[in-house]
Amino acid sequence: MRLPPRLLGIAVCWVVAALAAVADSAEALPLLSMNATVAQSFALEVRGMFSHTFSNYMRLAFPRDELRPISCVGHDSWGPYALTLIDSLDTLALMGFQQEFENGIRYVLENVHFNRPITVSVFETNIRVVGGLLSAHLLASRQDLPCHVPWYNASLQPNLLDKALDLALRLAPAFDTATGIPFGMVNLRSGVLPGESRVTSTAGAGTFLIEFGILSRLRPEAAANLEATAKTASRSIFGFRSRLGLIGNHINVDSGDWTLKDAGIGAGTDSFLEYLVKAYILFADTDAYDMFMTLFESIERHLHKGPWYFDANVDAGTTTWPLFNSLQGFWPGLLAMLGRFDEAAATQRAFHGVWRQFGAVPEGFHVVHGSVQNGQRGYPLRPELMESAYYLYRGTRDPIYLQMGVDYVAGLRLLRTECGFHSLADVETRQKEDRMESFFLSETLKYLYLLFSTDHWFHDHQWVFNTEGHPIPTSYDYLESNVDDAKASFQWPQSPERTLVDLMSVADVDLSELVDELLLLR
Ligand code: DMJ
Repeated sequence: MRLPPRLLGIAVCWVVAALAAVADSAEALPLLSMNATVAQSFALEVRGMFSHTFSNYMRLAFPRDELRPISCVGHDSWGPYALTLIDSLDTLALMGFQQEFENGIRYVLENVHFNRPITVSVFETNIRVVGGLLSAHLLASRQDLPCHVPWYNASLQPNLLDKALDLALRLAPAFDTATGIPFGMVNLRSGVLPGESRVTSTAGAGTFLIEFGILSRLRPEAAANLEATAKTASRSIFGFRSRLGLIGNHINVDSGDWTLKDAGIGAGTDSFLEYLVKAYILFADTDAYDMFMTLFESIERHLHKGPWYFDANVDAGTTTWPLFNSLQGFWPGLLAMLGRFDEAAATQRAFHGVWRQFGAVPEGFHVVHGSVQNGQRGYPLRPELMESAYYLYRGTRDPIYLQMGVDYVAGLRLLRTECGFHSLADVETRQKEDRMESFFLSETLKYLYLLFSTDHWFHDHQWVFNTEGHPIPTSYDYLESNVDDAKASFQWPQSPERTLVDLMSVADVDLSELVDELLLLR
């Protein structure tokens, strides 16, 4: 095939940039192993980072939602409802801060009420608050876990489960639309207010299967419809997929029209895809799994380029944004859950190469230009790379993922302040931002801690994390699930026989395939 010189130039740039990034990440990672004592010392360091941050949040910001890590004062963000405390409860439990875990539960039971005239994000409230309360409830109730809270039991009125249920029922009016796809915002006392935007992101509308599913199973008398509500929303989004089987980024809740037609796996879409897989693992929801696999096929066909995943137009399938965006970082972890370790390893290595360049990841990195994308220069302490390193390590036990963890710790050390850890407004200029989102405590530090805590009791049980890093046990008798036993016995994929050398070689992308794909792009 002959290409016009201009197109050939573009294609060569694509190939060079994509391969350079892969090569960079391959070179950057030394072949190291890590003994258990060294891993443990990193776990302790991460625990120390958490304790520095959490204790200062409680001292200087609580009961406001978040601590500003540079000015060291509190502010409200997604609530107000003492968000950082609620989002941190299960991390306290897993890191062995038992007294703080119990104090936190007590505070929430006595002081956090949701019958308030505040308008909140349906998505953020669900993943951070409903998810946080559910996880804390399940951890505190389980007598077989070291974080069991003896005084906490189901007869407490109200307990954390009641609180989660109350909140979820206050979110439910948002789903009352022609498509079943929820509004993005809802008032906790009055429902959806007149004039509310009728456009929502795909992830914002389709990330409810876990929390609503658990509530329906644990409280069928009060929450029977919640699971069906979440399912209708997810099914409806799936039903609006394009002819190519792609789903867009933003959707109109009345018509189902895509208002932002970029299909991708990251920002705007990520956790919708994630919950389809996790609903299968948790509830044996084969319908969700089938939806995922249908979408996955189109993702593979139209978005997957070498180790990267580029956004594409839902109708044409052509690349619109040849970017890595930081929210894509969860994808290797999801692939690992599906047992697709080779693809997961290659993509994690490419993404990790971006971290190695900046000691953080920018919100957007232009893979073709090999540069930070303007307007997406910040790093708000996101957890996705740590999350994927955690899943990949648990699935392969390959020390390369511990080594990646060391790089994440090294990057975070540079962001430490007197009272917490600051975000970066620009990963290149290192301009600071006085913001520390609650996911830094609920996810970033938790995944890192669990990555390095190689013999933690947590690993003796099976869990599904909600998208905010809140672990939900998959024990079916506890969930009183009625799914059939065969499906319920889902086992996490493992590839213990895989060696570091194997994983190094899978990062070698097939050049001819990549060149062909890139030449066809435009
Ligand atoms: C978190 O709130 C969740 O992980 C969500 O799914 C995506 N964004 C943030 C972390 O980056």
